[in-house]
Amino acid sequence: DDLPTIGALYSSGQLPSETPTAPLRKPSQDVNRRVSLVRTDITSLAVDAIVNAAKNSLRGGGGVDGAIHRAAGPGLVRECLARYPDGCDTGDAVITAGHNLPARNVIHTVGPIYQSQAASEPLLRSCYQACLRTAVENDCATIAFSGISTGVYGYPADNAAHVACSVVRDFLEQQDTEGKIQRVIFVTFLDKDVNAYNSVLP
Ligand code: AR6
Repeated sequence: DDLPTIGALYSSGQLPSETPTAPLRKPSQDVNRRVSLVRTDITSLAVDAIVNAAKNSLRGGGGVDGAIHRAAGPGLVRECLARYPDGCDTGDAVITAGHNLPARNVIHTVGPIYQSQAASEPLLRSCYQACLRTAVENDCATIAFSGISTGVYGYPADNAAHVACSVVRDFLEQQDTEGKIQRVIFVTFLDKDVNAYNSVLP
């Protein structure tokens, strides 16, 4: 009973700055109904767009990027190089077809390599925003996000889930006022990310 709360520890400066500062504001019922959490291989999803955690060159790589390129077939890297020869900046997003995937499109975004919350959070927020804007511009009503930067790029799972949920909530409430995005699916793979979303989403 004598233990201080997380909030008290944080405000007295005893927790590192990487700890999420405030609980998320509760989203509206309407937003809640449009958000799902699924633990699966993202390449199995038949949605309008899956989000790839890509690298700047868009040439494919390991992790989810490798899985998506393997499942999509060589047409995907060909389209990436033909349409986006300069690649994609960190924090930005580009769209291609899904090729052999069940998903109609792939939105490729490049997350930050985690350095600190102050340096990396604006870039991760920018990724989620750019993906959602790209989805709306391309009539993608259903979009599935992989955990951008939470693998080899080292973003702490709890903080990344917090950013993902807060940007999606703000976008659905404030920018997608016409309801063009009908469903956002957060796709998790490892236990640490399942746990992070389970603690942030409610
Ligand atoms: N389905 C869904 N999620 C997956 C899958 C999958 N098949 N495979 C991995 N994940 P990462 P990053 C999760 O490392 O941190 C690549 O080499 C994984 O558990 O793929 O943004 C690129 O080419 C983690 O939660 O991406 C870049 O060079 C999340 O996907 C670099 O890695 C992202 O992990 C990007 O690093």
